[in-house]
Amino acid sequence: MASHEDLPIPVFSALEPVYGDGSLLDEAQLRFETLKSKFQEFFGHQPEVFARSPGRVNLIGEHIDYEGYSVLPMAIRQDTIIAIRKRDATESKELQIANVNEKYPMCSYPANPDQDIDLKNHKWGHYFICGYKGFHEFAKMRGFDVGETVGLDVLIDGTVPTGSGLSSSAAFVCSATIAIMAAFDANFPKKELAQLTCECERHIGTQSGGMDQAISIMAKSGFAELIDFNPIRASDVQLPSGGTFVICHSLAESQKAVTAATNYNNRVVECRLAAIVLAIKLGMELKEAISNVKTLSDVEGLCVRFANDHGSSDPVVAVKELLNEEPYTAEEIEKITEEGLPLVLGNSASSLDVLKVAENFKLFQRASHVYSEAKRVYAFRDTVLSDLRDDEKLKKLGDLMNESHYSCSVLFECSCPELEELVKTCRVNGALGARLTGAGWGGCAVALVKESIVPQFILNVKG
Ligand code: NG1
Ligand code: MG
Repeated sequence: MASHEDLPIPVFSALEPVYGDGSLLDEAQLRFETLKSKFQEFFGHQPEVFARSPGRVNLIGEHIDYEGYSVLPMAIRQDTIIAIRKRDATESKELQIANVNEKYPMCSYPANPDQDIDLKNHKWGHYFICGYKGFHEFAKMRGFDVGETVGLDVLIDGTVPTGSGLSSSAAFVCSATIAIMAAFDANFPKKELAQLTCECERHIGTQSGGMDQAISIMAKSGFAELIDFNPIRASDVQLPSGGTFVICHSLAESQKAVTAATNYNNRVVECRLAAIVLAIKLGMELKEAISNVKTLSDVEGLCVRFANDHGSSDPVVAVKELLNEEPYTAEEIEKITEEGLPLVLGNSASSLDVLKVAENFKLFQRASHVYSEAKRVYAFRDTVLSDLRDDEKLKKLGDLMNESHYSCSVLFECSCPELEELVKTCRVNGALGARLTGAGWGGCAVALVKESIVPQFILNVKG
């Protein structure tokens, strides 16, 4: 029997909107009805199909998906819904993307899957084009005939707050891709779609991992999911009863696509350089390290060699022994790699942007975070599966969340003053654990709170 991640995506026709797991919910129905009537107002036609994808909160496992390590997010109720109509051949070959929220003006793009996204001029509609390009690339690879190029009418309604670490971007890219897929009568299995949407969001210029798209597509109501990569897999994690995850916004917005060179992509580059330097220190030949090592998880196997001399194959120990705590300059790294950094990083445009502004590289700190955070994800899952009582489990999960936050804040430096204050406020008000969630530098924190104190907790934190 196929697991749920092998199943095709349920898309639903515009005439009969169905919500998520198939149940018709009044509130959701109303939202779809509004989308439908606004679509008629904007475009003078009825939409053909709707698609929906949720945002997510990451419980633990931050900034490690792009390093190949498993993460543990769950979907949230806030989502993006999209209505779409394929134009016929007589209409203009344009993609017209409108939003029910007036803050987002209508965007137009040519109906050309090979167009480049203008990254210097960030527009909200670019996320739709990520899905549009990704769908066509995938269709081509699979030999799926998309037929003659035609325009699309598209209307979006998103309820995931943007720049909040709850992945409004993935909710948008995933629902866009599903809508386009349905408009073109394609239906790819969930696993393939998770891979495809992860790759296509990179067209926006962030070198992101695949967590957000994977959970948005493979989430199951009532569960968090342990997401593995290469290949993408989701395993249900049933959380202990008696606890509630409360998501609080720091009110600092984190515009990841705009700050990529100093924040998100900078960390991706630092991790890549840490992995290459570590591989060389562990005895890998220079050329091999530069061409084959992409992530810190690629290096983990080499630590077995290290174990022979040092008695430990723990990569956290290898990092302590082999990398300097002092930040590295570009010249220092180039001395080790015997190659210029642009070439080491494959000359990718986004990496070059990082190199232009980076003063130094904190290889020790970033690698220490990644390896220890990867262990915490498994410790979290093992705690859930253990024989402990539920209240003991919750306490342990809270501790792991606190450790994760400390590592994000001190070693990975992806927090900010507003998040620090918020996490502290959560703990002072009785949270068992609290941490930033998502990329950080603003956005939300997630707190684990005993169910019985949730209403009071929310009042206190708001106050
Ligand atoms: P946010 O910024 O929360 O959407 C980003 C990445 C994730 C992951 C987290 C950090 C994208 C689409 N998402 O999430 O893949 O790396 O940061 O754990 O870039
Ligand atoms: Mg995002």
